[in-house]
Amino acid sequence: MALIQIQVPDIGDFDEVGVIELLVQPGDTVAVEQSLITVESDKASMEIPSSHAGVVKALTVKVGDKVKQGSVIVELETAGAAAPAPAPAAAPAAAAPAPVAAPAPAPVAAAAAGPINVHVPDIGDFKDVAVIELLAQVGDSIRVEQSLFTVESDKASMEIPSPVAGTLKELKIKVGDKVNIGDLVAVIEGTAQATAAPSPAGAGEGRGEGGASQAAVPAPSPQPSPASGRGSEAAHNPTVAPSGQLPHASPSVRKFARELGVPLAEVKGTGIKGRITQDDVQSFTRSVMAGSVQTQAQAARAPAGGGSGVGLDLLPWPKVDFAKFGPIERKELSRIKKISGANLLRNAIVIPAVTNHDDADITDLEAFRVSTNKENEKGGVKVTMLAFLIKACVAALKKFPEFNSSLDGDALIYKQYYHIGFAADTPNGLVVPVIKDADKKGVLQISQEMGDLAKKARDGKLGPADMSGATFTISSLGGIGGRYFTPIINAPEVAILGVCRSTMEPVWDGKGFQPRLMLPLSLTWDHRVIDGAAAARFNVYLGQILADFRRVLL
Ligand code: CAO
Repeated sequence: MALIQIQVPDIGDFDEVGVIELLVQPGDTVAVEQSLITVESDKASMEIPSSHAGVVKALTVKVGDKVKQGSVIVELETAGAAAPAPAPAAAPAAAAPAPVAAPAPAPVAAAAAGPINVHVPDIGDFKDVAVIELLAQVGDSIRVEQSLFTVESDKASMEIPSPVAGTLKELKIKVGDKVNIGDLVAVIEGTAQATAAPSPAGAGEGRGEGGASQAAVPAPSPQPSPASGRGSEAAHNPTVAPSGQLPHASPSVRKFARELGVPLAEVKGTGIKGRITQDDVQSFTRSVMAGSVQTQAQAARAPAGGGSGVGLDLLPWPKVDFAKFGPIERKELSRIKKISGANLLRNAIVIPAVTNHDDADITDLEAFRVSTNKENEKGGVKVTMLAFLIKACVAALKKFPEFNSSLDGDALIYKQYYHIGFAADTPNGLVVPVIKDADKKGVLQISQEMGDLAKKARDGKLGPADMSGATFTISSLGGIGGRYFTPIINAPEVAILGVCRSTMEPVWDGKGFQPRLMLPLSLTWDHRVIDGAAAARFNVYLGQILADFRRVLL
């Protein structure tokens, strides 16, 4: 047994750093390289590992203390024979904290305009460090020393700043890449403004590529503390994540969060200066699992028409003993009802849906349909109003393409095909078969396919291919009755047309009332994608087509 003192090893240019976290306590058994404390300067956050294995006898520092190279932090009882405490410089390389060699930025010098290759500077003992965050994007205006990306080892994280000002032309790295000293990481089009002189290490010098000048990054700028004031610097460029707003956490906590998939930026830190601790990450995870907290990613997914949960804090479903009030019979929901119910619920809750009601004059169209069917009576296909509606909707979708789109995050996917779903009532529940490429088919063919699909639906024989790919849906209750209703959008579509039974109505033509066959239309649309005015125009246009079907040809 031997008692040894663990000291702060060479921590680069840092004179004094504050102890912000104790990672062990007396009595703990520690392994070689296990982190003992976390220290932080205004530029770095790093964990000091143990150079030996043993049992912690005493911690000789407390949170808030300042330490520097050589400061004793822990007294450790080791299994081996007594040995002099290792000098900090002699600490095994593997056990030394990543030497966050952050020399003061090199003096600023004038630079010529033109492409400048940016290489990873001397980052001390770091080898194969992972890029965990990109802090600038191609096209961004970059200031000297503005952080370009963050790298992280298991013991420290640091930002790699730009040695020059200019426009970021190329980023040669992506999150997850491993980088080493001298690696080409970015190309910046210099603005003939200021540039930091290349570091004496000369990382990457003489590696001319494409005529670009070379620049070694002045100094990696390890994970800043919020108190460092660097946040204001980044705030000049809103396209860059302000470094001062980066989550304030030790590398091990960052790693822990990353492994759990926890977005650190959303975790509230309860440590000193708002620092995020491992406990904070754990309790955030518990809250998300319990549904009391929603991550921004979940919230962002939900409006785009999906997401696993909406996080509504609803009253519990009423539990009523119905038998108390009269005889009852319990029947399980059909498989189709269970599946469609979950989808309908999500779509009804997530989509800000609005319904516009209108009427279309189908007097002439119905007369044409009836006469066509008469002609076809002997064995021909029966033409349905719904087939005309499908054709009319395709024309309207072509005129108003956003009705044929889908939301994908912050983008709209405009589909250049017209697959029209139609709701079909079956003994087992509602299904939505799809007429593919309705724009390329005539009304007769659509009627034929609809008949086949409706039969398949009633027989429970529709396959997934029959029901997928719709870009717009029509729900027709015309054969049944009713005036108007509010259909639910079939996500990820953005609109649905409900149709009810046409009735003969007196319509004023300016001189007198004329008997016209009026078809009630109910168009429900996703207000995130479509405006009320566009919806009204869609209905008006649809009405014009149905009133005079020759317009489909225009
Ligand atoms: N106005 C007046 N009559 C109409 C009409 C309308 N808008 N639409 C259809 N009709 C008539 C038809 O002409 C037909 O009459 P005839 O037998 O005299 O020719 C009769 O009503 C029956 O039509 P249908 O409903 O069988 O056929 P369709 O082509 O109109 O519809 C289908 C087919 C599969 C859509 C339909 O059978 C169906 O399932 N509809 C229900 C859809 C539904 O449930 N929607 C609600 C979804 S939200 O819960």
